[in-house]
Amino acid sequence: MANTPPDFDAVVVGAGFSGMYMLKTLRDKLGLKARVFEAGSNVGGTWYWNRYPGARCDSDSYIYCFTFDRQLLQEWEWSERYPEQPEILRYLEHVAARHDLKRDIQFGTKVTGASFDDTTQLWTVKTDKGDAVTARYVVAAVGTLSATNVPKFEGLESFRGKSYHTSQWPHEGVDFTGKRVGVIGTGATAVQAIPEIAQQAKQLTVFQRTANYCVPARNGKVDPEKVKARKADYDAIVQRIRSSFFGQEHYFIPKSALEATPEEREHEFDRMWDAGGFAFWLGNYQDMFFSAESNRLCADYIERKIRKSVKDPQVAEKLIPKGYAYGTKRQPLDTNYYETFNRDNVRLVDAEADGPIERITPTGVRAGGTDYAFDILVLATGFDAMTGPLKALNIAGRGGAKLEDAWKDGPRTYLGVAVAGFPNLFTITGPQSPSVLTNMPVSIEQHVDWISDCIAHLEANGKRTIEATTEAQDKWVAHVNEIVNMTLMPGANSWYMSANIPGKPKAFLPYLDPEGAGGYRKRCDEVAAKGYEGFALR
Ligand code: NA7
Repeated sequence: MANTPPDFDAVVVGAGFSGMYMLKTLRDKLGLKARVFEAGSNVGGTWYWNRYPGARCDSDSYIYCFTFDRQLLQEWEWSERYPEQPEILRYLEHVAARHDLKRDIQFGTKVTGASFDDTTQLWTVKTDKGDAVTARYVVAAVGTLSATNVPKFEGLESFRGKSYHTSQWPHEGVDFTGKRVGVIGTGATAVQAIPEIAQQAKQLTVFQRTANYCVPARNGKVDPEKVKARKADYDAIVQRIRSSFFGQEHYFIPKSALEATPEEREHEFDRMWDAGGFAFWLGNYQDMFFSAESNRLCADYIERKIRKSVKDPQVAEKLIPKGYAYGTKRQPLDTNYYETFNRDNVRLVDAEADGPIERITPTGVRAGGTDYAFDILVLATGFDAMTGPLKALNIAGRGGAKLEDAWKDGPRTYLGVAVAGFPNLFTITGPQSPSVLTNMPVSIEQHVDWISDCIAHLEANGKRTIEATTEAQDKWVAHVNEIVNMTLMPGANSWYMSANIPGKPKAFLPYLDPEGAGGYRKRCDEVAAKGYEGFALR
């Protein structure tokens, strides 16, 4: 029994950025037999599902891509600073074709369970298409923002118009022309979608629960000379983003905002604001995430910008965030978001000022005692972030222990890549790794490289399993929480803190290394160099 050969060396769940590169590495570098299961009908992950109007990447395109294929870095031409969803999907399809990935991907197949057999030391992975395959390794490449959050609004099913969640957008698109549209949510997704929908709809009503601090994306064509210079410098760029704090070319100003003179500060704020993108968020004064006083200076600056952009002072007041520190919720990047509220066909319903959503009715939404009628309802209500997609896999580890039970009080991992009691299971950009705090492809490639090196090590040393020890995991969990508790992050009702899903145990989901993602990379490499310290290899 113990010697029954498995169907596959490895099963990978998901064919987005992470699953694609994992497959490439397992198959073409390690020579292993791998099978990818993917629920969608094509590669792309996030970029396959999120097809709402205005969907685009918030990281600069020249670093939002694979770096393992240096030739492709030279060949591929992005059309804009932040490519739109269709273009990223085209890119990923191109990568799949170029590396012949699809022959090992089973599309339209959802994994419904994965269980570890203590006797055979193999995983059995089951799917909704009736597969039950065995494998030595399981790699969850399920993404971090892929478990859709549809809030349990009373009466949602009674709505007689059309309703769509942004992450399950129809492939044929939605025509808003002449329609009365309601959008629920004002997160990064809604901030991209609202200006686009407003241009088409007869009338647009936005339901805001929490106002966000938005900064301008400043999208556009990139100067061809800059593109050329970057291509000539790619090796150094790759080095820089890998060792950087956030997997981006943004660096903190190495002083406190409080040390700067008001003039100097204003000059720096203007510089970051004019640069657009994540510069203001990730390249600000170094104490911005730690000192409430410094943070307030950033927040005040954005408040002034909002008041300048929005003509109606009452609407501006509603759009000004209150009650949490700047940057502690995911930074939305906007293109005419605030200006959209100056349009005659757009209105804002704020939970605090106008009353919260009470229920969905057959004709629309009731909020604060008022009925709003719609033809189309758009739910831009986000995701059960990071732990949601992993729990959905119904994973049972050693002794049949369920991942869901192991994580009932929040995620418990070692390095965000492994879980005690779940041998040979790896989570790419899993909870308690830097992941969503970084430019995702950089963190994805780091995890994939680390996992494939780990598997190569096991193979070379005749080891059948690797498993995080409970001691190492306990230490890691304590460390993750200790660091975040030094910052202002726990003060916000953010999805980072698991606060967006009712009943979800409060826990910080990613990991903020004191030396950033570059520091985390070093930690992981050191663990490997010490013979996988904190893991038991058998
Ligand atoms: P987010 O950032 O979670 O935003 C979801 C929005 O929906 C946010 O404004 C929520 O308000 C709102 N929301 C969620 N549930 C409700 C209920 N029950 N009632 C009213 N409003 C609600 O998701 P996105 O899709 O925008 O962005 C996710 C990530 O994708 C983004 O961070 C990028 O990394 C890409 P809240 O702020 O929780 O009060």
